[in-house]
Amino acid sequence: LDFDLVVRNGKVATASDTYRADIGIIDGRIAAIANGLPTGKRDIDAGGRWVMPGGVDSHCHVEQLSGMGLMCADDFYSATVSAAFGGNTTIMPFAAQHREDRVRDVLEDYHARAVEKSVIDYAFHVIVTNLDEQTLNEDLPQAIRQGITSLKVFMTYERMKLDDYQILDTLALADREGALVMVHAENNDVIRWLGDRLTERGLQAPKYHAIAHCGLAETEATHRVVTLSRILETPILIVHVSEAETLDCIRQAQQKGAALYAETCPQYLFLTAADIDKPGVEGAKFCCSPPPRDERCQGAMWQGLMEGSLSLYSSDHAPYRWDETGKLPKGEKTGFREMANGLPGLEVRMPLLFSEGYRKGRLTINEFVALTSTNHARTYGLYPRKGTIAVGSDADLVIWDEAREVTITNDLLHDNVDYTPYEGMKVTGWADTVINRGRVVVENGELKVDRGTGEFLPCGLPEPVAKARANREPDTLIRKLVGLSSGAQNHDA
Ligand code: DUC
Ligand code: ZN
Ligand code: ZN
Ligand code: ZN
Repeated sequence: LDFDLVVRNGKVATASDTYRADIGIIDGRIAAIANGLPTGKRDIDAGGRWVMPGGVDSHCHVEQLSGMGLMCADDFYSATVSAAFGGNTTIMPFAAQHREDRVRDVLEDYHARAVEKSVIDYAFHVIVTNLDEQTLNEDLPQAIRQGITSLKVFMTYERMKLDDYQILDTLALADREGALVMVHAENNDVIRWLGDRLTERGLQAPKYHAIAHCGLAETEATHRVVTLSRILETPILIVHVSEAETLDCIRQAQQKGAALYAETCPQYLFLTAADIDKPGVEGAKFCCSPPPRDERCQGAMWQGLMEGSLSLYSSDHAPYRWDETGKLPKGEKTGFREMANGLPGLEVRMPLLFSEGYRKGRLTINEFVALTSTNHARTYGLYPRKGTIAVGSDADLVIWDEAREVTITNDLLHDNVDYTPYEGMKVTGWADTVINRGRVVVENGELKVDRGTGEFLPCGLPEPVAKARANREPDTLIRKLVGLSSGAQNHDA
């Protein structure tokens, strides 16, 4: 075999195994894994460092308008560069439909922007805010066939939210067409009512954002949407879980056999409500929805990652700058309801979990790989092309320097945000060399590829959907009567 690239002397870790080997790459794919492979056109000596599947960050926002209509600070170039320096080889941002948009046009627009700027591979989820006939019957089925097989819905934000009836419509569509529904679960009326009362009383500081977006608003909405999904027996994924009681609810439903998956993010492991309570408007740097909670909730999120009730750890990178019209559209006078919701995190996601999860003994190296890469690829239908180190898989690798001590500062990061909520945190371990489809993307602290060299990844059937289909025999009465049973599809009455 004539290798284009050989990554030699690595300590290889996948979600299931750890072993020493060389990895031989031909045409962007892994062609051989063995010891003592012959020299390739190029050799990289991993020198006994970890060689892991490149990170797959399945939740981030790039060149997207927020729920409040603010454009985020990263485009597909800065976002993918930042992700790559953080050890990732794939990102999955959202293509967001606004109520007046056709999904078909939205996708065309995001594709056009991503293809010319991305430096690593990317796939899309679609955010659905308008379920008119065309969206339901034409655009979404077509998008799913074209490899966008995950749909995000919001239960809050006036401009985005769907009601329960519409969520059932979305679940039914996803069930029929083979897509996974992701949910932003917060009770809109609770947040609005609390927000109105706080505003009436002149309480405008950032910390009131966390009061309005209280933990039980998340728990209630989660319980409700999990119930909807159980009624139809259609899988669902709760994104950005932050509250301990929400996790209790998720765990209980999972124990009952619900096809229920859940994600958490760095802000719920490494930040707390005390950060939002910093003096003046400083707390806005930590404003996201749901907000960081208390230490008990942090502990619960760790527990969820360790036991597997939370199978995804994503950045939810939602970048807004401090200096312009991002976080504080009205400067110091900005009330908590006008502050942009979201935190940057693409580049620090993996180092934070490596340092605090693997190095502190909470997670094995294999669990670290699962949580940062493999589970994302499986959940969204990219496995085994992405998310593992195996012959035939894309050669997406990160060589990880586990001894490197880094104090996180904004200067170090490559996104287009002018602060980091993790400023001053000390971590041990950082991505060293990042390889995407055999292309060396990051090496010696430098970007080695041009813009526009990342590729769109069409997603296949999400694993949760495949599993639900396999486990669902026989169909329930409700599924039969509403036309969701596989039987009804095959031989229609
Ligand atoms: N939801 C997200 O997923 N990200 C940022 C803000 C939000 O509401
Ligand atoms: Zn959300
Ligand atoms: Zn519950
Ligand atoms: Zn998000």
